[in-house]
Amino acid sequence: MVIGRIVDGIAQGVEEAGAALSETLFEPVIRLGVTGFARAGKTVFITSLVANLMDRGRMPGLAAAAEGAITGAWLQPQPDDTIPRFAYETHLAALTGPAPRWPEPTAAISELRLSLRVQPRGFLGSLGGPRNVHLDIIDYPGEWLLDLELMDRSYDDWSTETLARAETRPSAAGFLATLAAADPLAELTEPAAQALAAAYSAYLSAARAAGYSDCTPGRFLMPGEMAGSPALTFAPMPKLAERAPRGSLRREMERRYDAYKARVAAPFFRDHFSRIDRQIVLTDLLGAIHAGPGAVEDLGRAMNDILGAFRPGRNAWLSRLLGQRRVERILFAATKADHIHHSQHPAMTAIMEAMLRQARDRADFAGAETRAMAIASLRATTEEMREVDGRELGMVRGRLDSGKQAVLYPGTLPEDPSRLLVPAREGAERWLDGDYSVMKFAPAAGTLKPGEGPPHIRLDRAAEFLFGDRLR
Ligand SMILES: Nc1nc2c(ncn2[C@@H]2O[C@H](COP(=O)(O)OP(=O)(O)OP(=O)(O)O)[C@@H](O)[C@H]2O)c(=O)[nH]1
Ligand SMILES: [Mg+2]
Repeated sequence: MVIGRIVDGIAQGVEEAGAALSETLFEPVIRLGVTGFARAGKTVFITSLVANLMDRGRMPGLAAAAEGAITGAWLQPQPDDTIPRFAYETHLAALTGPAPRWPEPTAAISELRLSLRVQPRGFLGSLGGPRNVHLDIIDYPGEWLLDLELMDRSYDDWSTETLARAETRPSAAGFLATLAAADPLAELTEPAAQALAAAYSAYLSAARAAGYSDCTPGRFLMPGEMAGSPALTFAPMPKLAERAPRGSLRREMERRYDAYKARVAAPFFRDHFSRIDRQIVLTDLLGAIHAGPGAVEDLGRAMNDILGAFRPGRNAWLSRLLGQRRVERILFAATKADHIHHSQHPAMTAIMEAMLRQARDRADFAGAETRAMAIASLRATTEEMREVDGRELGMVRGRLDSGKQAVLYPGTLPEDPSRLLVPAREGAERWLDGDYSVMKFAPAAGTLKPGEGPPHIRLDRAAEFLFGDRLR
């Protein structure tokens, strides 16, 4: 604003430059990262968050909204010209249209800028006048964070470690057979490279499905628009006594690995990840509990891996890139809490907190504030009490994909999280205390009212933790 006033008296051209400069200099920007593995609920979270920030009737837990300090909210062109815009309108239309449905899966990074007009309340606040705060939301696959492991490793080291792990896993048999049949010294042919890469990708997908989270390169699981490019067509090969000659299969695999690091993985960390101020990591906790102890243990491991990316010092390459920059707050949120009655939400939150504690015990987030929460970005159910065998049970009712209404009692989550986490860690095959069921409810129709966004559970609290302090 000072710059604006100084240039006022000079020339028109300078004034315009000053206006652009003052916008970038004086209007605060919050860069909010939204991540989680495939189907964790990223797209639904962003769509509902933005809709609920534009129409704030359902956001009492966001202090600035409750106090009336947010006087306007609008979408703007995003600042990054090279990544796709988050398809907000398309996703909102899917979720809240006449025949509501869940949005299509998204396989790449995208961004959206929501600008908020904020007039802080109270005596001090009203002195300052209104200001604009920009919320840049970046949606990116959690799988991409796994690539941090590669940045410090040469192709030889990565191959040696990856192959040692693969040899202990039955699901790698197909890939190892293809590898054994390949001649590392033969001149590269594209079909040979593709066959090896395809066998390796198939193994990675199987390893992921079996619950391993050490599945690099991350883009082999989530290739996005890079599928089929040479930088994504390689595989680990055993180290040779001497360097393979130029043009050979192994030498080319090494070159592509380096290209992947430099041209695919590094730009994401440099241009996007390193600029994030606040981060939400979404997980499908109830889905994992339903799938059994193995899936819960894997979720804990994956959470640890993802959170590891936010631990400065773990990776020398990342530390150099970040310098003094740090993500300030990390929210670890279990989505789809609308699958259980609210009387069970404290138990769900306790499980999340216990998992976060485990991950935190292993990592030092150097000042980042972390929290765990159970939320539903889009509430698809209503609650009701029913008597079963003389017991009052809290149930949820919703519409199944088939259009039929269903009432579900998903099981009782234990109040003590260790009843789930200990058997999971000890490798139990199934839960002793009973089963947990999950149904796939469709989004409910006719939920939008004037001045309100889509119904949710604790989305306002999540927003308050993530960026509420920046709206005061
Ligand atoms: N009941 C309920 N289901 C949800 C909620 N959020 C997500 N889901 C379910 O989870 C699925 C995945 O949600 P998305 O938001 O598309 O997940 P994503 O992380 O963007 O997935 P990818 O784009 O495939 O990586 C949806 O199709 C819904 O079935 C929620 O708040 N409540
Ligand atoms: Mg998505």
